[in-house]
Amino acid sequence: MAKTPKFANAKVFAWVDKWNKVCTPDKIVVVKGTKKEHTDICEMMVKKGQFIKLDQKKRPGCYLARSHESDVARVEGRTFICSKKEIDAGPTNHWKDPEAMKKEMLKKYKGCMKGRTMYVIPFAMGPVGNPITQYGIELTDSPYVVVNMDIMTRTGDAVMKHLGKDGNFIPCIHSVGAPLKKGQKDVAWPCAKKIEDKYITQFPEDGEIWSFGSGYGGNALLGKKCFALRIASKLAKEQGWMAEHMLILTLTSPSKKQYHVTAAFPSACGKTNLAMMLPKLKGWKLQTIGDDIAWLKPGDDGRLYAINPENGFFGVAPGTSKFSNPNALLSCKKDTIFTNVVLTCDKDGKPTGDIWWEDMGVDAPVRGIDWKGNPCWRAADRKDKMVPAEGMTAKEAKEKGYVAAHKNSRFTAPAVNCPVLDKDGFNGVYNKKPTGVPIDAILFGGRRPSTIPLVNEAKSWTHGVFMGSAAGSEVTAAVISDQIGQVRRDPMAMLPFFGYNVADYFQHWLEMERTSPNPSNLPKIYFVNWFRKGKEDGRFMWPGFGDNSRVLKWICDRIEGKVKANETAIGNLPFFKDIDLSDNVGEKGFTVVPEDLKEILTVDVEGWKKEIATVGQSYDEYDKKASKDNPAVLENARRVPAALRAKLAEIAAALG
Ligand code: OXD
Ligand code: MN
Repeated sequence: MAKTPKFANAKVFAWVDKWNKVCTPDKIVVVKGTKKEHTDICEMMVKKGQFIKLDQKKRPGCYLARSHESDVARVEGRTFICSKKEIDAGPTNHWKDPEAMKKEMLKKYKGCMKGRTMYVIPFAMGPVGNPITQYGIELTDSPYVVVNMDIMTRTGDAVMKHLGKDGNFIPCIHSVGAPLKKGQKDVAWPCAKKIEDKYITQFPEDGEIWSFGSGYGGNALLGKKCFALRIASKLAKEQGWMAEHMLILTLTSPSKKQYHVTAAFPSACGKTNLAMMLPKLKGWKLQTIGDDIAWLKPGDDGRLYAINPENGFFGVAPGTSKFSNPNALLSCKKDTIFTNVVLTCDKDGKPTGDIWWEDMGVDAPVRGIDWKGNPCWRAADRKDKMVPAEGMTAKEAKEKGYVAAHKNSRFTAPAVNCPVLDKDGFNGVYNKKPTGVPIDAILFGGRRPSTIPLVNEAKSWTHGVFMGSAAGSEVTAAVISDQIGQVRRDPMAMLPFFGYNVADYFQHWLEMERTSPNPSNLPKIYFVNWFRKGKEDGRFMWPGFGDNSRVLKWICDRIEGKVKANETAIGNLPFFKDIDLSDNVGEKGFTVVPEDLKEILTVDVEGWKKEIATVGQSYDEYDKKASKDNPAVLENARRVPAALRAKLAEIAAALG
């Protein structure tokens, strides 16, 4: 066992000392957060074969990691909310009794860091010192986690200093769950290989996070989903603010008026693309504040003020291209960690130190090494695909289900690299004060090939909450699941991230209006859908990407009261004439087709009747589970709020 270092903050000392005794690491290192320390850890990992250093001319400060095949995404089936009462975790979460869970996990943690170093990462979620910011201490035996946390959060001495002697923080413990025997050589990606040995556990009442067995993304970078969404959503409910799975952007109109917009879309549905979008409409400027998480606090004026608690982007690589998101590509030009993408090689198979992924918008290298570490070749018939055998065609590779970069491969890039970062907003500054930025509009959305219109404005806050509660999307590769492609309800895009009962969460959203000092200053709420497909040919009916600026402009026009809306049973839709179609140029499929636009601005009454019925079913499901799991507390079982049931009935009646 290592000696526990001294800490000025007694709670920090107690946390480190406790886990030192349980996990028995060989060494303890307190992370300072310097650039040199970051580089030293990356170089140490290169030496150990855990990182590949990329060509430092092409990609300065960049490294590539390949994970174990069992450890490629969040594991929702092994994610637990361990509140004292099951009803408090609610029907959408996996629950276990906290004491039983701690006992079970402590057995796993016993001696789990033997042969390894325990890193102590002090981190801030948000700019250090901002009133909305919260702090954490993550202990981990994964140097990969250290350098990723260093990009994704503000880490090190500044945070420790801010905590001082008695500053409060969320204590987090993480282990890859792979102790080393004396002299045993480490592997490239240590983790617990069996899914049932992985645990992503939140204890909302203790405000603690315990993670074991996985080294990947949200399972291991505990500031992100575990803290900034699950634990923070619980804190937010208690304290009257909101922790949401939302991007934040700043939009400036040609007349230089600024708007701040947040958007909640499920994982891998284009939050990063919208957050960094290049507007097609001339004269409009878009800047990024965050691409995944927003914390929103009501101000005295009733507006909601938001910060991005993160410090970097953990973006999905495949599909990120010069076309879809040039700013994301530029963000990972330097100081970026790539995970599970392709390493480029020359024609002899010698690595050339760059990276590639599917739909990157650039030719595939002639040869490469795929995410599993196997050789791959440019397809015989296409320049933009890679195949697992020389001479194979892209079609043959597709039939085998082959991809060279994993579908959930990622880049971890510092936010400061983003060419369109709104620096003030990102630093939590508005009008020179550290308040966060005031939000004008909240968007919900998802991948919905049918029924859901391009944009729909809520008629009231309650209607907006209803829209969020009814959100759904096709399941994507961001999670290990056998339901990829099917539509699942994902209320507020928070399904995997609620830190407590979903019904209470809906109620909390409703409370934000009831308790607001000025409800008329709350943001307007919209539901958007960039993913409608033609019934016959399956083509996308809306080009998306930069053309989404047309929708944002309509939203600004509504905020300003400049345009009327078509007041329908499901909400306020744009009149066709009010969607600005100037600058409608692009390649086929990437221009707006007026006929398609008309269709996606129309209420599909039959489709909506089905939609309303299935939303009702999802509510019933939540309520049923609440009572089934807890017959003893049936009376008190938290239910989907009556106001949302009433809204559902009202829309159903209006549809006829
Ligand atoms: C993410 C996710 O990584 O939502 O952001 O899965
Ligand atoms: Mn996310």
